[in-house]
Amino acid sequence: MSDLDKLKDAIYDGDLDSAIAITNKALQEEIDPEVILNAGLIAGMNRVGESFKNNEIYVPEVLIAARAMKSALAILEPGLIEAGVEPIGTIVIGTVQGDLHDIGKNLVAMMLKGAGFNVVDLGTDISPEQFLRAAQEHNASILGLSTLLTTTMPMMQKTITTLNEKGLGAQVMIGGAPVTQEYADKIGASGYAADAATAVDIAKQLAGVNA
Ligand code: B1M
Repeated sequence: MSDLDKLKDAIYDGDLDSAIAITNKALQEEIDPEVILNAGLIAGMNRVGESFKNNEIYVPEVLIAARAMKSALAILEPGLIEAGVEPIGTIVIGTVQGDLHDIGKNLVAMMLKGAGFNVVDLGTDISPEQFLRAAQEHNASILGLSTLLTTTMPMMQKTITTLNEKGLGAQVMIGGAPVTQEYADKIGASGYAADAATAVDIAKQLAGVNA
């Protein structure tokens, strides 16, 4: 088994120590950081996404895998920056105003990072104006809105209205337990995802990348 296959497995298993050791070894062997990223880290996280979607693994396993991915990515980052590896696109993500739930949103953010997006996570209780400012500041192509409360679902609509009023071209993906495709259609969102793995697929579609 090649080192990159081992790295892929280490990410999938959430084996932090192995993920760090194999990433360092691969760099010492002068393997291109972009190859390590794609064949090791992203491939591992893609498998995590598939298994999560198929209910073969659950939230704790995803969080542990994401932690391994994050640590290995930090080692690769200088090399990737030097090589000018472009992220798929920039996504500004946050939980809408009035809502403090962030576990699902964090999971989505981690999976998007794992898939190669540049993710700007604004946190929770984010007003439409804060989303607007961040989208402009980071030149985001996609905005991700999360909510867990039925009472704050209208803030999704308000955020989309605010973006439209300012003529911002970014596409909006929404999600969270009470949100549905029907609601997304109703408020004019560009995409809806029921879970973190689907969020990656939808974001890739919105970014014009093959899922
Ligand atoms: Co809250 N809470 N909570 N809570 N809480 C719920 C959501 C609730 C369903 C519980 C219940 O009554 N059965 C209920 C909402 C009812 C409703 O409106 N329909 C509720 C309530 C009422 C409240 C308070 C109002 C309670 C109170 O104070 N009276 C209060 C609100 C505070 C506020 O936000 N202003 C409150 C507070 C809290 C805690 C702070 C204690 C805590 C949050 C901690 C935190 O997030 N840091 C909490 C928790 C933990 C929950 C439950 C138990 C778990 C939510 C969770 O993390 N799920 C929840 C009940 C439940 O769901 N069983 C509940 C796990 C997470 C991985 O799933 O977030 O659905 P989820 O994310 C999924 C998908 O939805 C999707 O992908 C994720 C991963 O697969 N997804 C997206 C999410 N965002 C996405 C964005 C996307 C795409 C997909 O694109 C951008």
